[in-house]
Amino acid sequence: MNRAEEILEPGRAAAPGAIARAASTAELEELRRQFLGKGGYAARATEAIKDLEPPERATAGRAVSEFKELVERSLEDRAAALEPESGAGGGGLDLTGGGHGVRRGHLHLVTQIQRELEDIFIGLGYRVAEGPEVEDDWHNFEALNIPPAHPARSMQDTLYVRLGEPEQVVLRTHTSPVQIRTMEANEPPIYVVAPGRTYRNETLDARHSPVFHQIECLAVDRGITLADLFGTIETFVKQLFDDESLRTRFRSDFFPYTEPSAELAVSCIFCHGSGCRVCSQSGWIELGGCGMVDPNVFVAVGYDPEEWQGFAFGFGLERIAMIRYGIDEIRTFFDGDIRFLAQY
Ligand code: 2NM
Repeated sequence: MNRAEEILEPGRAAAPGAIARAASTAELEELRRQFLGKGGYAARATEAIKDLEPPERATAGRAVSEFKELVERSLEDRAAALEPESGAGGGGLDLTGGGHGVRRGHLHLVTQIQRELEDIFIGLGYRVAEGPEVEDDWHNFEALNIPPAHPARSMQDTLYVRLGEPEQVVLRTHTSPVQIRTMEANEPPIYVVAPGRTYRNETLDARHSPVFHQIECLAVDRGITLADLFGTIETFVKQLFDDESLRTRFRSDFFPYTEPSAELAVSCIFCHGSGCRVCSQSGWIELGGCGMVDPNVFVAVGYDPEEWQGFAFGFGLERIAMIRYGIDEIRTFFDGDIRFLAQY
């Protein structure tokens, strides 16, 4: 063994074990300096070569190279073992494992129905109108010919907003105030639908909810008659339920803002009139109400009732969804259970 090999010998003995025990990459760097750096085993052995007899220098040079390789290999192996994302057997980037998938959300069922109805009415030449959910007494009641003593105005039916002002402020009980605002701001002819959220002072149960959604349709023009109302509704429900064989039924009813007024039903979309669970064996499904706009409403918005006539109708969006999908609890629309909502 020459002088260079004598210098290397303790390093060669210690390096593999010391490197294998290193606990961090910082420790590995320290060991690299010890074995290969300035003043380290390799550097001192190289320094010693020049003092050797020429025949011994080649052997000594090879020994230094082999020592350097031994240290480098040990450092690499340990670094790979310390690094969790790389190296033999350790995790790594495995492209064969497949992805997590992306869970996409979708619109709430009521929003889907609302947009579908808007599309049908847009196809019939109507425009979509929106308005505030917090309304004043005039737009929600007075202009709609609903007198001060009407039961709809009682605290039992309407949610009042207390502002400490003499003016009465309510959460709108229907979307009709949007029609009033549209008429106040525009001259006829008017063809609009008003969809949106509405509020009633109801206790939540299977069929009632203090918040629900409506869509109301209003047409005002010269010479509009009940035939236009019937024809529009018939066209609309056939499109809505995608069924040309559906029949519509109008039975006399009363609303303060229409005269005459009617309740509106369609032949049962499931049994077509023979009687089933959904229509309670009646063959008919009630959808909403309709009528010819009362002259008092036209006077309230500044239209001349001798010149302009109109029809209006409205119904609940949840009710349409419940009929179409056989849902029997209105609560399920509002309690936010994703297992229910994700089905639609
Ligand atoms: C309904 C039924 C009947 C209606 C009336 C009006 C307005 F503003 F023109 F007077 N808007 N909506 C109306 C008429 C709504 O929903 C069951």
